[in-house]
Amino acid sequence: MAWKGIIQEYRSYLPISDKTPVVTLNEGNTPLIHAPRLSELAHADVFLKFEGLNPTGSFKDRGMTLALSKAKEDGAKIVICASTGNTSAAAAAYAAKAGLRCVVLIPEGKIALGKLSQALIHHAKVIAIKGNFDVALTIIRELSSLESVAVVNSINPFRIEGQKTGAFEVCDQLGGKAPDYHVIPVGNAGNITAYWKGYKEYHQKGNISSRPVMLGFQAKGAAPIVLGKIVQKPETIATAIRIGNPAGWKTALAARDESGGKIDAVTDKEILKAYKWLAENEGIFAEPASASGVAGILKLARHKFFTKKQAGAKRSTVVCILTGHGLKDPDQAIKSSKKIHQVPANKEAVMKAMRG
Ligand code: AN7
Repeated sequence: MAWKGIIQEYRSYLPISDKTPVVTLNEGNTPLIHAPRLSELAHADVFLKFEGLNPTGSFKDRGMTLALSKAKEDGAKIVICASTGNTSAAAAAYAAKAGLRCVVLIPEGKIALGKLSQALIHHAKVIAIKGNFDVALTIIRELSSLESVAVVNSINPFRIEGQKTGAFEVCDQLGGKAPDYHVIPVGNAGNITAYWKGYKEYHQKGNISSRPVMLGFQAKGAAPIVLGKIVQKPETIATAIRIGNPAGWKTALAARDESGGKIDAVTDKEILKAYKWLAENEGIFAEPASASGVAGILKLARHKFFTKKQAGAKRSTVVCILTGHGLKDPDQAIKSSKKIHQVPANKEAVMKAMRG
């Protein structure tokens, strides 16, 4: 049977009734790709769940299908959100599909080009403020009680409900098993919250016999959870996770502590290195924020975190969520790469450049 999106696939796990109009772009069912080179470095079996292959190019589609379906069911006319980019792209696309208006509030100059182009082409009203994501989210919270308005940030519980299906898919794809470790970037901390909820529910239902250890990674300049305090001026090249006061802070801590995991920080340098490494060695182009998880694996691998002490012991299974597609941020890709070789238009010049 053809895949019809996460609501159809996981209906019995979701707050959906026969009356709910299902707004979908057939999101989900993203591949879990084995990463042999990363596995070798980590001394583990590492799988990459490429969420960049969702309809709008990020994991946000899982939550947005549910948020827009419920907004429509509840009679909302306008959906609003604050965003570092991907939420706005997904909200705009699903609002277009639902036939609802969409207003997105973004930090001026700090969202990647691809994401901005998505919000615009899907005809959202794009409002840029001279302030960061945290300020934008504060304003959105203040507007949440307006008539006919639905907030579709992850403070909307339906977003978390939709995103938890990522955990179900991981377990299904591993043949009815949870991974030993789940690695994930942390920004507003909705996704780590959602995955942990998903694993717990699958475990309670008896679909899996264990739950993973949750390993979250923030960017060093935007690492409030690691520091244990709000970061007033978060800074990182990974603009998607440039967040200083995450809405999901408490639930991220619960995911960490209940699973015996950790939330750590990686530097921009480590993120960029992992971003390029992934593209060059595993053939996967993920956006910088997504590479923070890979940077985290590489950092832990340097400390032999995944390495088994007993000789011959079975390797751990590690799943890393690549949250967004690299094409979201073409500027960063070009900035991070080798130059283009400009040569005259003849065979000799091209051959010379090929060898050089
Ligand atoms: C690619 O779009 O917050 O910890 O406004 O775009 O659930 O916030 C994006 C976040 C990781 C962090 N990777 O997830 C937004 C926004 C990518 C992202 C995150 C985001 P959360």
